[in-house]
Amino acid sequence: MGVPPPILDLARTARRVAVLTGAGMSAESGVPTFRDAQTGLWENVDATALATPEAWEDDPAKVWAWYQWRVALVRGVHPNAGHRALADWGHTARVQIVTQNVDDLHERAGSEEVVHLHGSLFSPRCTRCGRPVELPDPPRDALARLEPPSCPACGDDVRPGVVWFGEMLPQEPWEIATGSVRDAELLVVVGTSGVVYPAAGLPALARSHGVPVVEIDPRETDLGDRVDHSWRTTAAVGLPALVEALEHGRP
Ligand code: BV8
Repeated sequence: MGVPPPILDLARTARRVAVLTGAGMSAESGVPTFRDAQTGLWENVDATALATPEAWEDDPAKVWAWYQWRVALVRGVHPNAGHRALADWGHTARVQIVTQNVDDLHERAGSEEVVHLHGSLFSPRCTRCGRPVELPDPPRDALARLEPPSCPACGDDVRPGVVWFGEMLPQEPWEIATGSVRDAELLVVVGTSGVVYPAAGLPALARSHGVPVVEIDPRETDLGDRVDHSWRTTAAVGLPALVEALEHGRP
């Protein structure tokens, strides 16, 4: 798979790279993206409707069951060649990953600088007092409903440690993310439809600071003219080819 020369040239000279990843980054690991149909029990459920405080208020057992299904799913899959390529790239340049994803696949692939803009499946917390709570093992098979556990400290419901639509992003990851993008010599955007804000505003922030933006996505995205180069390939094909070319100087 030939790496487009303009993208390879930008990657070759960048000593500091910011990488914005979305659900497409984990697709080849077997994790459904937000806009692909989900599988099994949850195939007819609209993820963007469930990932909201309203859905939680309305039926916490249904939302908790969905998240525990996703915890079990992520535990059962592995980082793909794209995750591993980003970890490898981090050995020859400073690679700061800003992910919208709530899985832990970047960390499991060995990337050292990862910030989660939308939280993590693996950091449930008390709804009321905010304390982190040890995650009970998810049920082996998908359940339609599962009562959320109670906080050992205050007794209120434990909620998923993710950012729902309509919720503010955590301050520190957002500060780190904007700093990484501003100070980068290259922003690579992988596997995001560019629909969800404020994350989708990061490519424009990069360009306002003179940082070139490259997109890796097999399909057209909403980022359109906010990127300098689009490479219509997938995370697990394009990223290894790019890192291979960087390491061996081969286009
Ligand atoms: C906020 C965690 C301030 C949960 C997620 C009205 C009221 C309130 C807010 C809003 C409003 N209108 C707009 C907003 C802002 C809202 C928003 O942007 N809505 C969108 C839908 C318009 N944003 C928010 O609410 C954010 N907070 O703004 O706070 C505020 C507060 C109150 C009031 C106003 C403002 C919080 C957003 C965070 C939501 N939580 N996740 C969970 O995971 O359960 S977002 C969720 O969508 C995931 O994190 C996911 O990453 C993200 C975006 O989706 P993508 O990653 O882009 O995935 P998608 O499926 O869309 O696309 C996949 C892409 O991959 C595609 O391009 C595809 O082609 C590509 N692909 C497929 N296969 C591959 C591939 N690429 C590479 N390789 C492959 N193999």
